[in-house]
Amino acid sequence: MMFRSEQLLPMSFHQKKHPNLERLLIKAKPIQLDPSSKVVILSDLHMGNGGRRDEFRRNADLVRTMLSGYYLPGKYSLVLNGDIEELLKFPLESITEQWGMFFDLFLQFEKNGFFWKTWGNHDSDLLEEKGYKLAPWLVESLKFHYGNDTMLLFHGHQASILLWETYPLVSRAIVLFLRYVAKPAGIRNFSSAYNSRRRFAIEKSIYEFSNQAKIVSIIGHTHRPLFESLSRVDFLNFRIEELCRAFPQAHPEKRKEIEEKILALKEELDTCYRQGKKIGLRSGLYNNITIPSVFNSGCTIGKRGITALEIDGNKIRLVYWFNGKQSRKFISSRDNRPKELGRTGFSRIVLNEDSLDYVFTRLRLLS
Ligand SMILES: [Mn+2]
Repeated sequence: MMFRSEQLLPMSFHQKKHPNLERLLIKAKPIQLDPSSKVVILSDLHMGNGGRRDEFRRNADLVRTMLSGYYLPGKYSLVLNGDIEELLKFPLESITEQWGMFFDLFLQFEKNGFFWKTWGNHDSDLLEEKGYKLAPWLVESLKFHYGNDTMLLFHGHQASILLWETYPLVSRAIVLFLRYVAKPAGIRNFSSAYNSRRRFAIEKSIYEFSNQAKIVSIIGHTHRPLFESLSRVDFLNFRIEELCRAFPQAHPEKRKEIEEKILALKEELDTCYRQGKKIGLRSGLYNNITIPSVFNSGCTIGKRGITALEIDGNKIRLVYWFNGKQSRKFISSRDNRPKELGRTGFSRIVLNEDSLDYVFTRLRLLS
């Protein structure tokens, strides 16, 4: 039995540890999910003006196709979880001029249930914009009630210790700096959350908060997909461990199959390491058991594709959408093959899937 010193302190102490996140949980717009609810969550589109510096441009077709050809007819509701417009680099007018038709597409999701949009650190200025079309759907956080359990959706920058990410006034000064000083001088990604030490710190404090509050947090911001608090590298490690354990007890016929699976997963893991991908939220803090309390939808500006989170009744999934030509990476994985959407050339593959009841059971038992 292990005691943590915090357990001896009064409740008010806990609440002060992450005051920003406590506030988000209290003020979040509540939404009741039912067993038939379907929701797709995207974040970090970083829409620009359609020019060379617009990071959304290369995946715009893919985003339009998957939303209008898959999620809309599939009766999904839509949540855009922050950093949708890239206001640190472009004025809203130029973004609207280039991508305004997407705003209409987003709004169509209301007929499937709901459409909501949270703000991130790159688009918090939307609050000040007059005549912004999606203003009535803009909130800071949402809470999904699933039975007696709660999923809190917010962008994630609120957990940052950096002033310019947390306070709008500071960020406004940065906007001016970026538009008129950094841009001409060629400085890029000045305020990005991509630095791996910084994003780990953000994820970590959201992880601690979620475990204390016994909720699931669904974020974006760091551009790194997380499923049940695990990065892809962690997941692959766990899965390989699991299969190795199963191998000795397996029927000889089954062993060949397990062996192939292990080899395929190991190959993917080696690729991850070669690309310099880091481990997720595993640490010694909780005896190395990872509590499945943080999910991150990743981003839609990936070079090879887009990640998204789906809630489908009692299931939660991390999916990857990509241009069909680049499917080599997933050929080896037998149980989840990519499926092309009609003849669009774009494919979707399920990277992870779990039951929400199982996620919340583990959260309650382990935290
Ligand atoms: Mn962000």
